[in-house]
Amino acid sequence: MLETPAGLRLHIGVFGRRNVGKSSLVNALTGQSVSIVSDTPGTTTDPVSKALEMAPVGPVVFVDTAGFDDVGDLGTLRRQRTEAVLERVDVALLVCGPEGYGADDAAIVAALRAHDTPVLVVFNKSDLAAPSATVLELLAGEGLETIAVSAATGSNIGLLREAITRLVPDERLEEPRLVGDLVPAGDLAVLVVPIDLGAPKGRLILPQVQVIREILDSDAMCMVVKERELRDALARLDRPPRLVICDSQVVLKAAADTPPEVPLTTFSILMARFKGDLVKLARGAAAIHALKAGDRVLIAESCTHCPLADDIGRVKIPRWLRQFVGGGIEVDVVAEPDLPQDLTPYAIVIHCGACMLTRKHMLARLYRAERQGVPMTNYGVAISLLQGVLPRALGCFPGARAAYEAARRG
Ligand SMILES: Nc1nc2c(ncn2[C@@H]2O[C@H](COP(=O)(O)OP(=O)(O)OP(=O)(O)O)[C@@H](O)[C@H]2O)c(=O)[nH]1
Ligand SMILES: [Mg+2]
Repeated sequence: MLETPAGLRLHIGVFGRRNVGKSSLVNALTGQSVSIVSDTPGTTTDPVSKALEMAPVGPVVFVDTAGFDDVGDLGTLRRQRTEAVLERVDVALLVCGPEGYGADDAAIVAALRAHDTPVLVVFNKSDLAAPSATVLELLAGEGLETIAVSAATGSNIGLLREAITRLVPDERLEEPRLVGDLVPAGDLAVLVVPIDLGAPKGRLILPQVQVIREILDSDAMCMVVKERELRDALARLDRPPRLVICDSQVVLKAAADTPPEVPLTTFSILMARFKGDLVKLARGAAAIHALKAGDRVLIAESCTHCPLADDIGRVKIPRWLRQFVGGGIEVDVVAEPDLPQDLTPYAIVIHCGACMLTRKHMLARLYRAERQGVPMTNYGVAISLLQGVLPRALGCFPGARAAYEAARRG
């Protein structure tokens, strides 16, 4: 990833007056000593770039700049360099110190906005003083998002990463493939789609349609069968398919009917990778093994109108969970927009497939759970685990499988 050309990386500019802690913040965000930090104003003189991999945004470059309020001839030159950075970044952080938000800061914001660059106002050094409510209100009134952090103590740095993710234009977020990378051109995937009472009349659901479309886009082939016909369909092929993809609810049967050497996964696991971060969701799922009587589980739905969602989220998963754990757990089911901010009462959050959420939105949720130290997984991963076939269903995703197994070992 470090070989990603700079032009394809998302550039995040860090601006502000001298000594507000811009360099300290870049160091805190990157976890490295990128820029020199000192209490002498004007420490950073030329823009300093640091390329790194920042999940979930992907390859980024942080560009630390000289203070905008630098003075004298040299100061003017430095300001010009900072202005050049200002023109080219995709996203900007405007850093303020305890002295608050002043005219220089407003000028930077105006310049950024003139370039349509999304900007986040970061009040650093919040360990010394919190930003005043009046200023926060004023900035909110201008449509500016604000956050108070401390580069020195590390407070809210995770929240800052989350806020940066929100700021990133959707099209710049790395979008992994749904399935195209798993079924090469010319190869075959068998899709197992149950047509039960819950299936929408006369059509297939979105993840199934998206998978079929992407397989076609990849010049690969697919065969679509119901679970009852899977064994027969596989027997007719003169060579095994590259992959079997089934609905989560029939994963047990599909796993039994598919020879062990044929990779198998579920539509929801493909969606989990596409929409969120499969490694994190697989790691989060391991917490199901640790559930015990008295624990609370949050089932989070992102919409109230997914076909069958009630059935899966409200009935089936709670039932399977109780069977798995042996009873005694409390299961809360909430649907958008009631998802609580505070997830800490829960031993695990099990999120729906998020077909109605953007990837960015789902990733922000994952961050929220991570920041609060609450494991999070989703329906698809949880169902495969509860049916006892998760390692198999993660077979084509070694990173996710390893994360699950490592978390399970503790
Ligand atoms: N208390 C406290 N001090 C901080 C914090 N962040 C940075 N500092 C201190 O503030 C001083 C300036 O930090 P820098 O990171 O060099 O600030 P800068 O904005 O890059 O400064 P220039 O490069 O001179 O424009 C240093 O002494 C840091 O240790 C913070 O969150 N809390
Ligand atoms: Mg600096």
